Amino acid sequence: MPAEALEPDSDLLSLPCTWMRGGTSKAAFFHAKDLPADPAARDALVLAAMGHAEPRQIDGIGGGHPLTTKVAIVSPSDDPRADVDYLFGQVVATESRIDYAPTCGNILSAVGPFALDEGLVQAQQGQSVVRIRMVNTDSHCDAVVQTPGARVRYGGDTAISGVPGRAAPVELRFSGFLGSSCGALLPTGEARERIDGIEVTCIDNGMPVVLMRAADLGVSGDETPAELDADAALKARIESVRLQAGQRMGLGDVSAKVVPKVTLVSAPRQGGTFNTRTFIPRKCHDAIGVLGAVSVASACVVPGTVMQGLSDIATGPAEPLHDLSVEHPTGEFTVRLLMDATGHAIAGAALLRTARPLFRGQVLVPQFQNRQETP
Ligand code: NQM
Repeated sequence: MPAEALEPDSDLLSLPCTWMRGGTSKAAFFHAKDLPADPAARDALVLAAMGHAEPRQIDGIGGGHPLTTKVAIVSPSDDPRADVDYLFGQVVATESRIDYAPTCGNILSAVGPFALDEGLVQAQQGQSVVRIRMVNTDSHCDAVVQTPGARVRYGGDTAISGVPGRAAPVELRFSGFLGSSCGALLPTGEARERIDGIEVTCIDNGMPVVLMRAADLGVSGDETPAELDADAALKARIESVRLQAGQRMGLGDVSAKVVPKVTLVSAPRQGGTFNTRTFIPRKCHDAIGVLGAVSVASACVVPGTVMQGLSDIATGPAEPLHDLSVEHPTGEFTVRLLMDATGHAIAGAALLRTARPLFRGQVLVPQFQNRQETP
C-alpha cells in the first residue's frame, strides 16, 4: 500500500517499512510499489522518514552512522536471472541526499529473508534460493535462506564478528561481478601504482576499493576506528589519494560519492590472512563491508598488488578455491573465492552472513517537511 495520510486530517503520512539488520548494518526496507516512481519525490519521502539535514537524524529512524542509515528498495524483477530487484541507497544525512553509486553486501543478506517473508518469492521446504539483481551495479547474487517448513528460520548456529550471539546463516553466492562499478577487476589497468608517493592497488570485485599498506601511511593498522577517525591529517591524506584514484578508476569526481572505499592492510594479528582498517570512505568501519571484503581479498590472488608480501596466494599453486580470513576491528570475515578452471582467475565468491527483521510496520513521515523540500 503506498504512503497515505495516517488519518483524514493528519499531516503525517504512513509508509509501510521493515527495519532489518543485514550482517553488521541496518536498513529500512521498502517495497518499490509503496514509493513514488519519480526519483526526486521518492528520495524526499525516504529522507524525511530516515531523518536528515543534521548528523544525528533526530527527526527520523536512521541511526546517525553510515552503517545504520541505509535503505533497500525491493521489487519483483523482470530480469530472467533474478527473482527480485534490490536497489540500495546510502543516506548521507548531513547532505540531505541518498547515494545510489554503491551497493551493500551486508544489507544484501537481508534481501532474501525480506523477499520470502513478504511473499515476493515462494519459500521452499528446507532451504530457499532467492536470486537477487543488485540494481546499483547490475550484478547478481544467489542468497540461500534457511526455510524449514517453508518459513524463514532466523535462529541458528552461525556467528559473525560484530554481531552478538548466533543466528541462521544466509549464504551469499556471487558470480560475474568483476569490475561491477568500474568495468574491470583492475580498473586502472595496473596491479600497483603510486598516488601522492604511496603504493596503491585499485580493485573492483563487487565494490571499488583503494588498497594501501597501513605502514606506508605511518600507522600500524591496529588502531581503533575512533583513533583513526580522530587523525585529521591521516584522513586528509587518504581523501587526497581517494579523489585521484576515483578519477583513475573511471568513477570521475568522487568528492560527493561514497565509492571508492579505502582499506589499509597490514599483517594479520589473529591468525587470519591479513588485517584491515576500512574507510567508508570518510569514517572508519567498525568491521568491513561484505563486497569491500571480497574486493580486498581478491587482491590476494592477483600478482603484483600491494598484498604481495602479506599473502603469497597469487604466486602459489593453482587451486579450485581460497578461503581468506579478513581481520577487521571487531573480528574476522571469511571470504571464499571460487577460482576458474585454470585455478588462477576468480570465477565467483561466497560467504556467510546472518540477518533478521527488527520491526515491521509503518514509518510516519511529516508531510509538512516534504512540502518544504519539494515545493
Ligand atoms: O561492502 C559499508 C556495510 C558496508 C557496505 C560500506 C557493504 C559492502 O558494512 O558490501 O556491506 O562500505 O559503506 O554495510
